[in-house]
Amino acid sequence: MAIQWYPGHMAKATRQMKEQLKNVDIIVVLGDARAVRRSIIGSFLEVIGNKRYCMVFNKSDLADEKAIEEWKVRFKEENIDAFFIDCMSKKGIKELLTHLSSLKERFRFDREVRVMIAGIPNVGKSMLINSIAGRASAQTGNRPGVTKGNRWVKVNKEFYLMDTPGVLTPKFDQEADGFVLASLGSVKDTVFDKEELALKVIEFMSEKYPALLKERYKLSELTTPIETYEQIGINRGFRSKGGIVDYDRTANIILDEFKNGKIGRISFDRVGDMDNEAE
Ligand SMILES: Nc1nc2c(ncn2[C@@H]2O[C@H](COP(=O)(O)OP(=O)(O)OP(=O)(O)O)[C@@H](O)[C@H]2O)c(=O)[nH]1
Ligand SMILES: [Mg+2]
Repeated sequence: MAIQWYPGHMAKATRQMKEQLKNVDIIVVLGDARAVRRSIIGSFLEVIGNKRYCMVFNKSDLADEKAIEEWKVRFKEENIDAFFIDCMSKKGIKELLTHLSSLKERFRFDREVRVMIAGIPNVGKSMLINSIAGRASAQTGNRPGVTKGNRWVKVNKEFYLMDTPGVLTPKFDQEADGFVLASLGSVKDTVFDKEELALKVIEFMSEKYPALLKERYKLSELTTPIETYEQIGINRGFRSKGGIVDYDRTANIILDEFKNGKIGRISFDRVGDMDNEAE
């Protein structure tokens, strides 16, 4: 099953972002720290065109710390402006603002700087705006598709930030990209099969973070993903009438806990993977 989610409103939102570029000085492309490569989708590069931009990765409280450090080194080596932030504890936001202010000085803006915040659904665009503004001016929610249209928010004397709806791409470059973004909560959950996605999550965790998976679900050993799936249901006591495992409920719990970092801090994209692919 390939996951695709590109409803009409995303095509419209992408078009409207392009139309707004004339009113924008800088674009902040907001990605997910757990998927540094896959959360910056091609559509944004298309939107950005020749505009100044910087990459910001949110939810770094949920990402593998080692992976974050590796990415920081890589970005530095390549002279790319990239920031890792966490809107829950507001970590990294001050550094980001200092950077944006420095651009203001460098490019001699004699008025407020207008920054467009663009990114995939549910990555925390509206929450970032609220964190900077220090008030709940943009609507947020832990599901994709909360923000419906572009909206300017005056956050302080220096900046106007534009909240935009989350957008994806008409077609993911690789099937795995759809699974990754869906498991992070950026795809509407009615467009994929939850059991299949839960099995993909178990497969990924068994391979990359087996200790976290075992610990969370009290598993003494890991066998096949399907057996692990069943064992998680049993260990959690999710039974339907007649005593069989309630697979639906089990899948929901696994996906929910994974997405919200309850199983542990994980990262899908590693610097090393990219180097291997390039070889
Ligand atoms: N753990 C963690 N959760 C976060 C962080 N930032 C945002 N969230 C969660 O992500 C959810 C989505 O945040 P929003 O700001 O609504 O996301 P958005 O990018 O505006 O989403 P759309 O408008 O649907 O595209 C929030 O409800 C929080 O639960 C973060 O830094 N860490
Ligand atoms: Mg939003």
